[in-house]
Order: sequence, then C-alpha cells, then structure tokens
Amino acid sequence: LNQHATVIWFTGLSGSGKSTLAVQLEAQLHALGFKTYLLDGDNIRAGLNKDLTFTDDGRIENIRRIGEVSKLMLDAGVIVLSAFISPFQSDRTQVKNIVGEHNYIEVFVDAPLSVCEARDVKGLYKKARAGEVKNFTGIDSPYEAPVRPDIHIPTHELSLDESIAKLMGYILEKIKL
Ligand code: GGZ
Repeated sequence: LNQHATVIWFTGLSGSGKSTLAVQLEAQLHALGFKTYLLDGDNIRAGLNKDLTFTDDGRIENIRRIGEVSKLMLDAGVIVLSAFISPFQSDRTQVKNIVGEHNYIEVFVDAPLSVCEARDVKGLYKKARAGEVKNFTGIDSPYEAPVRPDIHIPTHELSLDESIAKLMGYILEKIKL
C-alpha cells in the first residue's frame, strides 16, 4: 500500500479545525492499512522547531523545515498529514515544490475569524485581543487564504462526518485505491 505515499497539507486559522480533521482522517486511513504520520504543533513546535517563534521569519522557517521533514517521510513511504497554520502562500508553494507537486494535496480548513475566535479552544484569541500574545494570526499577523486549494472544507458549514467524507472521497480517488 505504501506506493500511495503523499503529503496532505492542512492550512487554516487557529481554531479552524485542522488538527481535529487531521486526527480523524489519519484514523480512517490507518484503519484501511495505510502507514500514516501526523505532523502538528505538538510534535514539531515542541521539538524540532522549539527554537522558532511566531514572527514572520519564525513561521517561514517553521514551514520550510516541516516541508523537508514531510519529504523525508514521503520517501519512507508514509502518508503524511501536516496540520499547521502555514499562513503564507509563498511558503505553501515552497512545500509543494519540496515534496513534488503530484505528492501534495492542499486542504483549506476554512472558518471565518469570528467563528474561530468564538470557539477559542485555548483562550489564545482572548489573550491576543488583550495584547498578551503578540503576532497572533488573524489579529495582528496575516493569514493568506489559499486561492486554489485541492480541497476546501468550510468547517462552520459542514459537520465533522461530512468533512471527513469529503476528504476521504478526494484522497482515495487521488491515490487510486
Ligand atoms: C498563531 C499561535 C501563536 C501565534 C501560539 N499565532 O490553535 P493552536 O494554538 O493549538 O495552534 C496554534 C499554533 C500555531 O502554530 P503553527 O506552527 O501551526 O503556526 S505557523 O504555521 O504559522 O508557523 C496556536 C499556537 O500555535 N500559537 N502563538 N502568535 N498561533
């Protein structure tokens, strides 16, 4: 099965639902027998990239390294699910070039800022509004929405099950199971 290795790249605001979707999608792919690995803030920003901040330069280097790690895991035959805000179009394009265009599936996890802020799972938007967290995406740091993502998931309009069904449909077609 591992000739189906690919990179599934989730981009979106904090609180848009990237991690939730990636975790669920990984479970479904794993259940079908695929070798998968999930890269997210918990295992990357806490480890390999713990020297990096949330300035523009810090984010650019964060995404560059994650692109390189994704490529290594792709070479190892893994379906890689990467869930990072990745706010800049140029960095996402760079990842696509690093891993190869045909190995890259971009998923735009799209919810309006107002919805993400209302969810505020970790209370970070509140802190950003209060000025206690600087350079927060959507508040005082930009997010460049993808213009032509492979998959668009409006998480404020679709249920989790609907979102996963849409993702699975696209991915299984693409990897020709
Ligand atoms: C954005 C921040 C920030 C700032 C801490 N801006 O919702 P979370 O908490 O769990 O996910 C966010 C995560 C974003 O890290 P990424 O590596 O995905 O960002 S990027 O791709 O832009 O490099 C959030 C938390 O880290 N967090 N400070 N200032 N998100």
